[in-house]
Amino acid sequence: MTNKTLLRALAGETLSPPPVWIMRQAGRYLPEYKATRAEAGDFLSLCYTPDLAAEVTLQPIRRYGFDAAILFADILLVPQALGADLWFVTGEGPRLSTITTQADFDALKPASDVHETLSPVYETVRILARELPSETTLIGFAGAPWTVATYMIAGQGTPDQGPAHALKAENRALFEALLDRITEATILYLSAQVEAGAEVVKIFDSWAGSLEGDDFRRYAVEPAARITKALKDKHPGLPVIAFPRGAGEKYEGLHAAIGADCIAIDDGVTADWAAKHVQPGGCVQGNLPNHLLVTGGQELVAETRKVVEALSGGPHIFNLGHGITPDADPENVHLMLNAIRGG
Ligand code: 1CP
Repeated sequence: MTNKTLLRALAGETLSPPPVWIMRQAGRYLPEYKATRAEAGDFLSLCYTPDLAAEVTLQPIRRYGFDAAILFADILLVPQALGADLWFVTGEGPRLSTITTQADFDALKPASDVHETLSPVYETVRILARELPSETTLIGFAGAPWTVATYMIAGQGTPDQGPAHALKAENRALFEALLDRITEATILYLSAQVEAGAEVVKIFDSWAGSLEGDDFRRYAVEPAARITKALKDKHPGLPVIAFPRGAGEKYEGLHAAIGADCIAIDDGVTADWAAKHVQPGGCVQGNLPNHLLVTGGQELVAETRKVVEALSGGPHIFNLGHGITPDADPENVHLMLNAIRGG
């Protein structure tokens, strides 16, 4: 049996305490992250310099002993590998060249070209596979096609994904061709991460919550199912975590619909609800509200215990409902870990 608790939970084991890691665990709330990022100069150089990307991936493992490390990269590297321009505006966020016409789409590269840009990421994975402690699981990841498309169409983050919904309404063929291109690229990208040493992959669909009715099935569930099947066909036994953020009641039945081993949930549903409606399908990851790592105190301890307790009857990976924020106090992560691990 493996000593990697995250892999055991993904295989369906109920563990007490549950394995734990947190989204954005390598990030700006950590002084050592800020120092390495300054050394890299800018965010994209950090992503594309394997030694430095591996270093920031390892920092939260050294500090906290999380049960999993997540490769340091970004979901927007795939658009860049497909030929989109990508840059980050300090204090604002990502900017990309937009895809709104057939001509914009025709100028993109074929999916098979993505390795040219993304090969430094595979080198980061190889370094991590060598350097991580033997009990720590290495998670690779990519954005889900819908979420990646929302950035490619709008050229930036948007509160309601308006431009992507508009393209879907106005030129569905073009919208679907873009989703297909991203899906093919994502399969190749994740498969290369697995070949380099990633033991699990996670698909981040951060904006799945704005897809309604049949759109949720067609543009969140189906692309994730296609990616999952292609990866499992090529890498039998590979565990997959799907994170359609904001799915609400649609989380029910998603293990089977996507074919994923684990469904990650945000804090828009309660852990009690997830125990009844999602955990019967398989492992659940989540879902402490991330603002509690800013505010801390007894509320953090009590809410952490509540999540652990609610999901203790089945396979569970403890995590947040969304990424830890730059204003979180690193000491609060210790408080949370003590509450989980019984300190
Ligand atoms: O200033 C900085 O240092 C950059 C902040 C930052 C970080 C730390 C960005 C820019 N990306 C990342 C790393 C990152 N992004 C990881 C690394 C692993 C880890 O979790 O520790 C991961 C998994 C992501 C995934 C990601 N990037 C998502 C999906 C998850 C989520 O948070 O919903 C999304 C939507 C992005 C886009 C992105 N990248 C960065 C920012 C600020 C954003 C959000 C843009 C927006 O819509 O406002």
